[in-house]
Amino acid sequence: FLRQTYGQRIQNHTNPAAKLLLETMERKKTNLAVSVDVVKSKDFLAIIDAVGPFVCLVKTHIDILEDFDYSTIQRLQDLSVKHDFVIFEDRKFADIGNTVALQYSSGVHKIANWSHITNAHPVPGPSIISGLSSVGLPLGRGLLLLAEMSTRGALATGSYTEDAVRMARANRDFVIGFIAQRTMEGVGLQSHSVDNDDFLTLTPGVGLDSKGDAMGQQYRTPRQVILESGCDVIIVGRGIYGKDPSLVDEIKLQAQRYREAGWQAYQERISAHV
Ligand code: UP6
Repeated sequence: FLRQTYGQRIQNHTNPAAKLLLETMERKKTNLAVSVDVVKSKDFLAIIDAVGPFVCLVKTHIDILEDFDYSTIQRLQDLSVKHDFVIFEDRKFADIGNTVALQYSSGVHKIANWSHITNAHPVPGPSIISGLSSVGLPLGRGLLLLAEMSTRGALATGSYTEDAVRMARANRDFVIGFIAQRTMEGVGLQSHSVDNDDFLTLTPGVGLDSKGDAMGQQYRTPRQVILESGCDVIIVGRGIYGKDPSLVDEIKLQAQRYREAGWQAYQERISAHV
């Protein structure tokens, strides 16, 4: 599927959130997702309004907003309509099915009500998918499994990663792809025994100016991620909003820069000779 366009790949998917993401990428010609990890709702919404035109998806950590109230969600949804982007709450669920179903549907954040896509660690086994799916599938939501992580020393490698991919293949209606550092196509398969192994790969740990941070984060370039590793979406946080979330013009410039780098790498990938 690495040579297919995002538009061509829509037909490989049945989940509405997967289709919406691919349609948005094709329509807006962008594989950039921005991760908006700031603690004030005002900054959160201002950054999203600034990067909106350049992104296919906005990734949130809604639980870090210190002045959260549910009206922020309404504003986020309005921006998602205004700028035509998909919403991904990076909740990284990791508990038993019953608990994650409650965390997903309830609490103050009610993630399933507004987030097209969320994600989960496969560590509890397939029951985490059934728990989340009982809430999200009827709403047309999609799930990503964390098959790998960007951090130094991450434990999600080898057979853990392979088992995550097997869990995804067994739940294609709800699991639309992975958080990973490379495409999972064919991972853990002896031969080409699966007809449709087209999952979406969303990849954090992307930066053009830095190799990492002081807390174990590791960055690779859009080119390494999209062209060399076969991922589909670059997720960029601090590389775009930097240290000062109030510099809106600079944020727009950086978003344009990452968008171009990501799209260029994708165009090289789909036109590459086999
Ligand atoms: N994230 C990673 N690595 C992973 C999974 N998720 O960095 O393996 C998330 C972080 C953060 C974002 O929770 O929200 O992606 C990366 O932000 P940054 O670009 O500012 O480092």
